[in-house]
Amino acid sequence: MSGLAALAETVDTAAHTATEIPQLTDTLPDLTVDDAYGVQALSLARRYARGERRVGMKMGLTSRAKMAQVGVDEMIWGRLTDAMRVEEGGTLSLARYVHPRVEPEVAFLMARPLAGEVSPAEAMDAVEAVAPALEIIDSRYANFKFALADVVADNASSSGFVVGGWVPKTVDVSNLGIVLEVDGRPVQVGSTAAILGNPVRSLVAAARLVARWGERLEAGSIVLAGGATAAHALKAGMAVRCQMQTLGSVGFSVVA
Ligand code: 0L1
Ligand code: MG
Repeated sequence: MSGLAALAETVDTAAHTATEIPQLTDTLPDLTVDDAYGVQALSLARRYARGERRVGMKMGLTSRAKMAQVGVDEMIWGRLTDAMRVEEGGTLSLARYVHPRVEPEVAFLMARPLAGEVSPAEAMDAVEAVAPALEIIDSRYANFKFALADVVADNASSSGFVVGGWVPKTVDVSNLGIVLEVDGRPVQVGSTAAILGNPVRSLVAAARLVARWGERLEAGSIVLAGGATAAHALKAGMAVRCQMQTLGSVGFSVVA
């Protein structure tokens, strides 16, 4: 097994068994971000071999609040599979995660493939619909602490997502108010403008980033544009709901 494949087995097993691991860069301080994307691809290949299906991609660290929360200042991306999906209004079992957090996102549904350098208008031309969404992030590293290469290898902390009802793409998503509620009480308030000034910019960046790795945003796939606020830690018994201006709401409840 190659060095990167061994690292992929480590992060995949940690995610699969919801087990905390030390940062890869503790023992490999020179691990590059390019190598980390190689580890991510190999670890996802292990999930596909177990029967999971790729359904989209997530953009990460697309807001100042998110970058400040984790002390990393570069956009990253990860892959979404069908096994990560939690139904709108459904339940999420904490047993599947190490120390999960939730954050409000905007989701794009692709009508056509998209890759490479595109304008915002070209990006939106390839979109079918938009929706309010929540991402469940769960770093497999102890104390949610990592360097850039660690988090990239760990699929950009992606571990779950919930998508609300799809809305026609004619809705302007550039500055919509967001309230993230737990048990009906606001815990985060923000705007979609926190996502690179406009979530469409995140879609443009997504097309560019995947192309670098010989991929494209596929027709029918989902793109999560990135967290609009700091993420909120999940505990058993919580009812989580995100109200997004014009787009509607999305939520789930948490069980042990
Ligand atoms: O923005 C995000 O989706 C988070 C990416 C990874 C950093 C984290 O785990 O908070
Ligand atoms: Mg996110």
